[in-house]
Amino acid sequence: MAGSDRVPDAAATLDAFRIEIPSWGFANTGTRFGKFLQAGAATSLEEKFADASQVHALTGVTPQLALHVLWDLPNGTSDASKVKELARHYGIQPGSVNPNLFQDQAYKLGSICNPDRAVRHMAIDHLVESVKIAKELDSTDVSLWISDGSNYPGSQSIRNRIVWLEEALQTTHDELRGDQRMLIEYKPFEPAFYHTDVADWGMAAQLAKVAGPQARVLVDTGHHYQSQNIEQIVAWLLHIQLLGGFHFNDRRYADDDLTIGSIDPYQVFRIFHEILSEPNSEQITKIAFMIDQSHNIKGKMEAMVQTVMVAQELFLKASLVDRQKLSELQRAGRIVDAEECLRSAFWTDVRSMIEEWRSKRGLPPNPLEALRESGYVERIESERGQRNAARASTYA
Ligand code: PSV
Ligand code: MN
Repeated sequence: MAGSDRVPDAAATLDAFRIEIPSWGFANTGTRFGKFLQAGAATSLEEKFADASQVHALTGVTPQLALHVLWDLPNGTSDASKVKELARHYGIQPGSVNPNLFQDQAYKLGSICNPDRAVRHMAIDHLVESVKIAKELDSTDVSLWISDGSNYPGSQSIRNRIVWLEEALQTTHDELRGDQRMLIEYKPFEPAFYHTDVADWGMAAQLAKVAGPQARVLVDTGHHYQSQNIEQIVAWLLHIQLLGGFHFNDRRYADDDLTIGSIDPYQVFRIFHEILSEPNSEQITKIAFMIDQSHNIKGKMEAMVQTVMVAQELFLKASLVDRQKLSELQRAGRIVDAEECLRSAFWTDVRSMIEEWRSKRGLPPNPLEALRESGYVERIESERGQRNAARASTYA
């Protein structure tokens, strides 16, 4: 095993690891072709908080729940007190606040990039309202996915839209409290298929710079073209001090939102390795690790617990890389040894270390098994089942 002297740090590594879970991960979802509704899916905010608190009780590392404004606070700031009450009751803090710039009929040609000034202002108002919600909830991060784009060459002015983007992000940034951040998430395509206004990390980084000092880039691991080197992007964002956080999921073809590490666990490991190679530990602690998933086939609760467990495993594996040895090998040009140094940490089976860590903290050694034994899924299926069968909506 690479640097077995590093194993004693495992507990500290795991103590420091937290991952935010998304409210929409507990709700019914699907593809544009159809949805397979789940009897136990959450359809109210209270159910999402209840599910999140169960995941936290089992894993001990998910104290925060990401909220999507339109789905979770349809009445904007006036819903904030209800959220705070649920947060208190379930012992789960509201996490990132996610404005919704993609569902209103008015956004057919875009939201903050819409050629119609009135629509742009409507979208900016929603962003400003989202910052107010975040302030009310004491949430640090307002996380923006700007879905704007166009489907046909010539149908929109890419240049005008850059200016509108800058204006909207600056206005939103101005509303932030001193300790709050704005995260800008990029995505190459979908829902637009010719151009997307914030298509890659370079555009997101440039916009973050223009927006203001509290803006950062959010890397959704599913938002890259095939075979793109995501850890290199992470290294660059760390270098320019603009890495704000992650939406973790895995992909095989496009933005598939599969379970993290289910297709390429080595890539997630390499991303964590780049993060842990950052010499400024303060920068590392500010990176928001978040899950972005909403499974159509897997059971919602099982999928969330499994994802959290996989993320912990890959993070711990990356912490085992003997970075000092690695850098010596790199300097000496010992290519195979350097690669083996990385690989041996990846191939270390860390599950018993995590089980021990959990046991010492009064957590079930295997959260997935504990979930099954708890009867929680059966209970919510029977409580929510009938009502859910009657529903056909997506993100209810
Ligand atoms: C868009 O694909 C995205 O990754 C954004 O983060 C949205 O908020 C989320 O998915 C919705 O599921
Ligand atoms: Mn995302």
